[in-house]
Amino acid sequence: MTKLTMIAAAAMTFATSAFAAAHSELGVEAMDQDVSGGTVTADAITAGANGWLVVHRTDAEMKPGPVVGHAPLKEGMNTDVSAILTEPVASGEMLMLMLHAEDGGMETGIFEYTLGASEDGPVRVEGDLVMTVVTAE
Ligand SMILES: [Cu+2]
Repeated sequence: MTKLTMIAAAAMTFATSAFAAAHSELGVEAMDQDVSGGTVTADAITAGANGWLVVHRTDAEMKPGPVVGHAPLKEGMNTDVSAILTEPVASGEMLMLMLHAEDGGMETGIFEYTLGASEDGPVRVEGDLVMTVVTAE
């Protein structure tokens, strides 16, 4: 191994551990809220890279359903992130606010995910989705 590749390897190890540290803090925080104004808001979202807040319909089974909104996220801490709902959400209905990546699609900055697609798909931490569920008031 040359000196240069050793430095590269060391840098990569550092990057990986920094990424792992950032990753463990990923999260979505949101409260039950009135969405009759046509938007839903997350109080805080920590993203490991630029990506998307994706709003899924869900129910008591807590499975992500159809997408009814999205909003761009920057790497790091995002506060007060609002997504415009693409259809009405009635009082009592549940929404899942999920962290998605900006990966695997054809274009950067264009939201290309549809349910089940890999383009701009969900971020997973040790296999788990990064999300929270709220109920429309
Ligand atoms: Cu999702």
